[in-house]
Amino acid sequence: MATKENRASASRASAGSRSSAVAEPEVEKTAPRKGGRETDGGYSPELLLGLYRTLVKCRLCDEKARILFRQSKFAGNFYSGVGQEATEVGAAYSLREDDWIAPSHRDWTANIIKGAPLKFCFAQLFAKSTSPDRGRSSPAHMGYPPLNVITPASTIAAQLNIGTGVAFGLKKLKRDSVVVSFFGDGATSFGGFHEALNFAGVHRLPIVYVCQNNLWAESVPLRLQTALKDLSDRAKAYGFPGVSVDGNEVLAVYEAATKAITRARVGEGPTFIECKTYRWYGHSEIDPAKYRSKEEVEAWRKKDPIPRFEKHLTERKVLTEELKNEITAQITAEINEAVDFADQSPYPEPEEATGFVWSS
Ligand SMILES: Cc1ncc(C[n+]2csc(CCOP(=O)(O)OP(=O)(O)O)c2C)c(N)n1
Ligand SMILES: [Mg+2]
Repeated sequence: MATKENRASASRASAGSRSSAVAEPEVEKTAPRKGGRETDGGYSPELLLGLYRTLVKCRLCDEKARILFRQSKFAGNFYSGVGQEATEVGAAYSLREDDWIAPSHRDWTANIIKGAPLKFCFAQLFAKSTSPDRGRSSPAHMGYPPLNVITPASTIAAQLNIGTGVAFGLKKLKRDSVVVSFFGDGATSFGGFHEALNFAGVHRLPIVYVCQNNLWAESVPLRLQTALKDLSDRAKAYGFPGVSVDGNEVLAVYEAATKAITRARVGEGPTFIECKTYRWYGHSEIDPAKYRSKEEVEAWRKKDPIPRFEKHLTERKVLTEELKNEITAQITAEINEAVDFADQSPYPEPEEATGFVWSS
């Protein structure tokens, strides 16, 4: 795993530092983002393994966060994305450092995919002074300014408006960066969703809307949300393409996303990608999700994106059992180190409660 650590900024972020939380970027690549198609039409082993490592990293970090919540290591709440990793990774993996992500409450791992160091991700959950926002926001509402990950707003769909505004700014500044905005099926019923997509269509903005259709908005099923079968049909109303893909198939999402990102980058405007997926656990860690049947959950667990991808990689002789174990061990060690860092970091001092709120 390629890891680039900026030691100077590591000391900046160390316990008790009072300098800006965002002045010096610290970037950790989860994998080299190189690689593409080989002449046989398949993806290169480098790219496949990079995607695989990132999937596993997201899964292990998310499961660890759930355990830590149960151990009362942090308060507030946590919105697990376990089961949805292929959507997150497939959509965000090929983004450049100067590209943007506008995540929702369920996308804590978007920071990880973009390359935020794990120690900051766990420090964020613990609301410690070493977290990117110095313990200011709700634990799972994490952004990472050095890598253009926007802090999610609590209001459903609000990240769509903010992300669309950023895309408008990028276009005005004639930059070739793009925005990927994540949101759920429930968000598509909000007024702000329609306003954002309409605006993006009119101005042909460089943004990719990635809908994680997990069939539920808290306890509201999709059938009470919309009469549509495919949420990507909504894009027609705004004059840009919409596509629906298997959100548990990382290469299907990756392929749709890279196409949409390229389209956005060259000035051809937005794309809507609906990823059909499922969250394994409750809406949050305090939701036992009794509104879903056991059969439904079991059926989706069988579509777990990770073993599906492992099968593909094993058949292509890219992954062996030994390599798989090695990757898991490496990531587990990295997580343990990050959790120790978060644990040992201090809470912000009471007297700085009003600092770093309006500007950093
Ligand atoms: C305006 C508003 N209403 C209600 C909530 C509470 N809430 C947070 S997330 C959520 C469900 C969102 O569902 P969806 O968009 O499908 O995303 P998912 O949670 O499934 O990822 C609700 C009701 C909120 N944050 N904002
Ligand atoms: Mg949902």
